[in-house]
Amino acid sequence: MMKNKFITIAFFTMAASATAQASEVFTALDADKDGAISQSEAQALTSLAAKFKDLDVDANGSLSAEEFANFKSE
Ligand SMILES: [Ca+2]
Ligand SMILES: [Ca+2]
Repeated sequence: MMKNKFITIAFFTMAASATAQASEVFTALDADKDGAISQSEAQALTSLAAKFKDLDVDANGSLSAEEFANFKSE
């Protein structure tokens, strides 16, 4: 049981770290600071632009922080 608990804690630590990094990139890409990455803002990152339509789950033409998180976790 102790081992399982340790693994759970390690997992959350890693997840928190990845989220912090994704958040930094998201902020950097969000040039107009409206809280979403538009298709034109996504052009700054070639790999992101290529996956933009796949990541834009609700197809509203911009990536929310939640949608962008899927890109970083791949
Ligand atoms: Ca924006
Ligand atoms: Ca969207």
